[in-house]
Amino acid sequence: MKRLLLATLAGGFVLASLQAVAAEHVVEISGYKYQPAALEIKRGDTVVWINREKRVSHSVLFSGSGEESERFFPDEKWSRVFDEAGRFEYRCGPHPEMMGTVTVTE
Ligand SMILES: [Cu+2]
Repeated sequence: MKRLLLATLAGGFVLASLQAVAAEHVVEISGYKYQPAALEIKRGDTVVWINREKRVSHSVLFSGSGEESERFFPDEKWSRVFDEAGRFEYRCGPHPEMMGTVTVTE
């Protein structure tokens, strides 16, 4: 039992140190959908949106700030670092029915 506890503690330390490193998260866009549409990340992480469509271009437009990416075409991508905690709602500039959120925690 004691050995198991030690192993669990060691695993916890490894996880904690891995989580301290900024991570990269991928949102794929296909069929006019952001996948996953709801993403939870840590402050400092990067989100990369990749266009997997056959021919249509998309963008990422943040509802709060109005910041918008360039339109990116099939096999192109756009990325952003999230340095602030919060909930960031976005949609696609040319296709406002496409919506997603990035929730950033400390
Ligand atoms: Cu679009």
